[in-house]
Amino acid sequence: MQLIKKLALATAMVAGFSATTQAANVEISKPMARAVPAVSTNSAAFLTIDNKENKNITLIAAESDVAARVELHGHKMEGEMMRMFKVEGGIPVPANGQVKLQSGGYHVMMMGLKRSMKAGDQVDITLRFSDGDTATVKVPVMDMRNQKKDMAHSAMKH
Ligand SMILES: [Cu+2]
Repeated sequence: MQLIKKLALATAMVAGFSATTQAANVEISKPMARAVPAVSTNSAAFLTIDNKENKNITLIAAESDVAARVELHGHKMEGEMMRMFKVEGGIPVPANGQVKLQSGGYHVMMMGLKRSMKAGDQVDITLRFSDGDTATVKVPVMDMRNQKKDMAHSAMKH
């Protein structure tokens, strides 16, 4: 079963389609980045991480050449206000568990964009994990304005 899955993945990659990216111990799926107006200097990316290992790992950093600075961020409520904060110490992914980076929660923050990010574009983001694993994900840029949960985030200052 595992072999079949790997073969299918390899075929998909040859075809230039990478809905799923697999490092040694993690599987990345549902990547997407927010399309922003050309004047915007910041954007955010979201994805799902599955930990295939029997031990906890931590997403410690994200990198991309699309922005001057890339940080791992989260959101929290402060009174009535939803605020972003820089995640210190990384985002934990429990053993055999899953973490979703999604609008209104954890996200990869791209600050100081070096080029525009419009729907249909693609950006490369490299994820670094505490076990030394890295995964480079091709992240499609999408118009996320219609996503309800996105309202809180887009209304916030970055
Ligand atoms: Cu952020």
